[in-house]
Amino acid sequence: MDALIIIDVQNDFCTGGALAVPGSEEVVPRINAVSSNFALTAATQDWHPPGHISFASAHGETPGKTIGLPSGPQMLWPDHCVQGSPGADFHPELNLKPVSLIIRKGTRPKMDSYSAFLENDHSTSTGLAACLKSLGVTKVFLCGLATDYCVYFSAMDAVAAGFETAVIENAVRGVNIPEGSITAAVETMKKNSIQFVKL
Ligand code: VGL
Ligand code: ZN
Repeated sequence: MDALIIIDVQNDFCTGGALAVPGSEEVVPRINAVSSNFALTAATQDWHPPGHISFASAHGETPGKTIGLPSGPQMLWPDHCVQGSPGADFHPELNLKPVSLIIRKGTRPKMDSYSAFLENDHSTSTGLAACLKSLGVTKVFLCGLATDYCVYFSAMDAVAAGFETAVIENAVRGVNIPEGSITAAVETMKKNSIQFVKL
């Protein structure tokens, strides 16, 4: 059984948002065109408390800097996707009708979570893998934002959790910070038997 997982198609990652991903809106009509065709469609929301550890402002730093945390290196971002804020809402044109499961991540004040499956310590589960397995899902198709962060880590964790995994290449966009990170992420995903498909 196939599932579509729509990653972080939220206002703060779109034009005018706090952490705008170039070309982000272009994924919305692509996703809307296919999201009713899956046995299960899930969506994620980056959902940070105010003062989250991934926010540069919480450390008196500028976005783009990397700091060391117990869970590993942490890139610092502008304040984004604060729980309950308009920036954390789904893009207004994303069709949510086919979405039956919404996973919110990055909710712990002191840990970030790029992946839909595991938080950034690579061991704390969001519950998504068990949920998909209990529903009979064997293959996941990933789309959304951002290719080099949340899509990348979700895809790698999906493979590790035993799902056949595909990225819908015409329905993802990346931040490309640092420069070259989209290319590097795509290469690594391909090396890890993640398929790239156009839908
Ligand atoms: C993301 C940076 C910070 C993402 C989330 O959705 O890819 N990127 N938080
Ligand atoms: Zn975030």
